[in-house]
This record gives sequence, C-alpha cells and structure tokens, in this order.
Amino acid sequence: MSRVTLSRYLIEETRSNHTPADLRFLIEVVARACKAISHQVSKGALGGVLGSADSENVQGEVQKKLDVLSNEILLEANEWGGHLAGMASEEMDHAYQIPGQYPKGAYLLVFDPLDGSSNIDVNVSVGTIFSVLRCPDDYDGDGHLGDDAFLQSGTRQVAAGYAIYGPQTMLVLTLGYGVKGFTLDRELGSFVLTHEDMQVPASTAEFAINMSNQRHWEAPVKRYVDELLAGKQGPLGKNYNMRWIASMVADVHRILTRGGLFMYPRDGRDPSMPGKLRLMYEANPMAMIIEQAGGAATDGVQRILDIEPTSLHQRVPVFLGSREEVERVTSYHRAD
Ligand code: P6P
Repeated sequence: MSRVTLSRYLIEETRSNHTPADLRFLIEVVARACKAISHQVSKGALGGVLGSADSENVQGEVQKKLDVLSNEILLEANEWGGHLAGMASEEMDHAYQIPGQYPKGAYLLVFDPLDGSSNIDVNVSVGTIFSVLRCPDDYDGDGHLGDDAFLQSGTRQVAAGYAIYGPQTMLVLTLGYGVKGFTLDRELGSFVLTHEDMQVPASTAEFAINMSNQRHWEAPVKRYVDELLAGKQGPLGKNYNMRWIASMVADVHRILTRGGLFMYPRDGRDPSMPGKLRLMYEANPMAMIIEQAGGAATDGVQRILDIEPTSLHQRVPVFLGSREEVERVTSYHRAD
C-alpha cells in the first residue's frame, strides 16, 4: 500500500468535510515551516545557530538564536498565503499583523516556535508547538488586529499540533478527530503517516516533574508526589518511574506514545506566576492533543481547555496525560 503523506491525509480530511481547504493549506504551510526549522536545528554547531541571541523575549527569557530564527521561519512562511488574519508567538510581545500587501484569512495561528530551546546547545530534543483558532467575526480584516482577538478558550481551537526535532522529526496533529503522527521522510521530503490513531493509556507508572522545585509546591502536589515516591508500600500500591527531559514537546510525546503524567504546578517562588508554562501556545494545544488521544489535562482544578484567557502570555499550572493520574492529582487539589 502506498504511504500516506500529510498532504494526502489532509486532502482526504477535506473530502470528508472535516477540514476546509484553507485550513488544509494552513497546516501544509506550518508543516513546511517545521521542515525548515528541523533542517536548521539539525545543523547544530555547523550552522552557526547555537548559543544565545543578544535579546530577551516578553517572558524576560534570553532568546536563543534558533528561537529567533524559528519564529522568523514561521512568520515568513505564513504571512503571504491569505489563510491567516494574524499570528501570535512566545517570541513576540503582541499579535503579528499580516503585512498590508497580503490578503487576510479566517484563522489565527499561535505558536511556540522552538520549545525547550535551552536544550538545543546540549543536543536534546526540542520542538514547535502550534494552535489554530478562528478569527473573531468582528474583525473586518482592515486595521490593527488586537491581542484580544486571540483570547479564546482552548475549546475554540480548530487544530493543534507539534513538531518534535529528535532522532526522528515528527509532526503530531489533531483536527478534532483523533491524533495522527507523521514522520519526516528526508529522502522524500514529506511527512508520512506512521501513527494512525495515537492514544494515551488510561493508567501509567511513570510521571514527569522537575523535582528540584519540591519545596515550593502547594500541599496537594506534595501529597501526590510523596505517594508516587512511596511506591508499592504506599497508598497507590505500585512503583513509579520518573522522567524529566525539560522539553515539554519531548515529555508530552513520550506520554502520548506510552502513557505518563506531566506536571508543571504553580509554586511559591513567584505568586504572580501561576506556573511556568504558557496557556495559549503550550498548555492549550497540548491539552487538545492529549484529550483527543483519550487523556486528560487540567490546571489542578479545571480543564485547561475551559480556561478563559485574560492575556496573550499568561501562565497556567499543567497536569496532563494518563486520565487516571490526572484525575487523582486534580481530586487532591479539589479536596484541599
Ligand atoms: P524547567 C522549556 O523552557 C519549558 O518551557 C518546557 O518545554 C519545559 O517542560 C519546561 O520549560 C522546563 O522547565 O524549570 O524544568 O527548566
């Protein structure tokens, strides 16, 4: 049987009325941009793109050269096609306006162009995370597109996905009808469907958290992690393994592939920061993917996808992955 490329999959989704032609085009363009980012990332020290740029992003984080380059690749790939009304990114303070010479479209693209970039210099997997929303009807396509056009809950996403730049480059995508995985065939130059129906196992014996923050966690998280560490002799009655790659795309991809629980809770270090991860371009797209794969995603109290955003770069606590464990740790928060 001939291999199904991303393009063929998207055409078939359009024929089944799952995916309008302009959304199909959007996903194709994002996928092509991810191939270009993969090429730059894979150059490593040979490409002169490692190390830090002389700049900081809106988060106050030092930008890596590849952060800036990946952001530019996504902007340049998407600004001319007529499928977008605007873009927003971790690397830009405010919404990106489609240049006047190009037509505007019905969608908004939000992305973290290179998540986990602190891992690049040590050759650990990184990725691109993206989320697609519809542009609100009250924007007529003329004039300035405000940040508030993007402030839509995660349930309003029409598509979400990530590219992971690891031993293989893969694109993982949901259009709201399950989760598919595509592996980049570098000889063909195309993403090829390799994972027909990705599912998160309901139960797991593996969790992911940065343990060095333990003294800062709130009581429900301390209680839960203590129970995980207590293993078979503890209340959960089984031994757990731990992983923390410190690259959300890599940790989530592992969980999507074999189960697990990813946690980045709020902690006491900075009360003004309810967690480290950003809602619009990290938590929401990953939550849609995980839920579409049968998992769960909460901020400890409510579904991440139900959170009504108040700012473009707001942060949220994140608990996502195997449903049984997400429900358990969430129940501890609710009981607190
Ligand atoms: P820490 C990467 O900077 C990131 O945003 C996520 O990809 C990752 O899960 C997290 O931060 C790692 O945070 O505090 O362990 O370095």
